[in-house]
Amino acid sequence: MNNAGLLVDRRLDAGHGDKVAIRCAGESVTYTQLHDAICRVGNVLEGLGVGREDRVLMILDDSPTFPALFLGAMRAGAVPAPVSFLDTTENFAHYARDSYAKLIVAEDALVQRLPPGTMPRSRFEALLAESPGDRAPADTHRDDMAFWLFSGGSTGFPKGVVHLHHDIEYTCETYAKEILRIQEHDVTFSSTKLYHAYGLGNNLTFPYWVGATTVLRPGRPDPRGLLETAAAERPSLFFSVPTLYGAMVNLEDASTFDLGSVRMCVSAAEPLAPEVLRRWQQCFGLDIVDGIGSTELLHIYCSNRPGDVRPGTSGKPVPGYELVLLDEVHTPVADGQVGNLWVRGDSALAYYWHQHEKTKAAIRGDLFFTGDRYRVNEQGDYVYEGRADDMIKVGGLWASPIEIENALVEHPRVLEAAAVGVDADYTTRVKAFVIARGDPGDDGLVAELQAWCKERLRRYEYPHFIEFVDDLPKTPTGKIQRYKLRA
Ligand code: 3SK
Repeated sequence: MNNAGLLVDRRLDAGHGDKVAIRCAGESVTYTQLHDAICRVGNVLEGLGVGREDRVLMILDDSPTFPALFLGAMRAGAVPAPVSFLDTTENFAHYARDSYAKLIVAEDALVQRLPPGTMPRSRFEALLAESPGDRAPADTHRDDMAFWLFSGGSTGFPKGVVHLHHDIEYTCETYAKEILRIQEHDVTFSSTKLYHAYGLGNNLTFPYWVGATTVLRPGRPDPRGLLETAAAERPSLFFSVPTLYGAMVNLEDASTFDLGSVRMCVSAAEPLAPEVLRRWQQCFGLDIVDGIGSTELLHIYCSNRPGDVRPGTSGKPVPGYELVLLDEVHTPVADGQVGNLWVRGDSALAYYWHQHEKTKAAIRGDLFFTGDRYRVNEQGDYVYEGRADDMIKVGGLWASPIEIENALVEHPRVLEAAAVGVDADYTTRVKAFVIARGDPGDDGLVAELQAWCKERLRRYEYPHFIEFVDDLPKTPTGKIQRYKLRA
């Protein structure tokens, strides 16, 4: 496909116009209706002066407007850049500035936190309703810039990950076809939202590729709500992340939810603890197929196989991807040894926007550096050994230790702080080591610091644990040695 925005045109060409593409909050949208909305988006963008390769920043929760705008923008030759609607005001300003966004469309409630001229979703939907529904696609090249996603950085703001038009098709023909074996009769439901690469594949590109139906659920994903939706909407493919699998199976009445429609559960974003898998199997009689992917590779490139799940591993490379483990001087490690994971596959990013040095460090020829450390066990399965840097992955989302430490140090009772990820309850949590001003004593300082961080950081970033220490391990140049704290 020379234009990834033609995903839904393909379905009409295949005669699937009457099929339901989306079910969301009691509403159903057929492929014909979705196609009509996608074409209208092109006309609205033209009316607003959004042209070829202009960025459209999308700060939207999941609803039928998301796929219409995402695909409609690409179909018109513009470049959608979705970000989380739960992100900070500071990051919103960064996304707008860094992307030179020609148009920002945001949830109505967010508009006051965004640059002037931001279009509320309700206004955008009204423009769509008024616009004609016919439009020819832009004549893009398969290697044109198609869309951006943002990926967290260990220092500074999230980086714009630039993807090309051919990347989406590659993930559909590899992971979706070979591992999910997705078909037209499938119904997908993902706890991870559409702005994230995992959710984008699970609940947009993969189902549309084959003419399946997707269930969208607006709002924050909560374990009970997810199980209720799964029981009511009867998905055949269910996608989530280890933290939420753990939280769902921890509900006292978990087993009363009927997941009988599900043929495959998928997990990604962080390694799935074997204990969570065991309890899920016991509760629902279903396996969870764990894999690893990245925003940069667009989706999962190493995965367990349905019917052959190896607990505690990320399985084997997905057909279409090659994995290599290299040491610090880029030499392949010996069998069984831990190395830095590099991946080859044609859905890899073109480059990081405005990050020339980071692009050069991450891409060597057609190999991409994942930042993860892995080893291959005797059965040939990949076993995760941790991050090559200090970033912390909480519930599938990146948390920067620097941001957490900065927030802590702003508190008058904190002299110094260091944040690391620790294993707790089968998942990763943030732990902060704090040098306090004066005696921390037993005066509620832990709770006070946690509340302080919750006000300043994204919710998942606040330190679940705080330990007061007299000193922090540092290199001679004063860099905190977080790996020593983790140990
Ligand atoms: O983190 C992951 O495992 C992942 C999987 C699919 C797509 C995107 C990501 C980040």
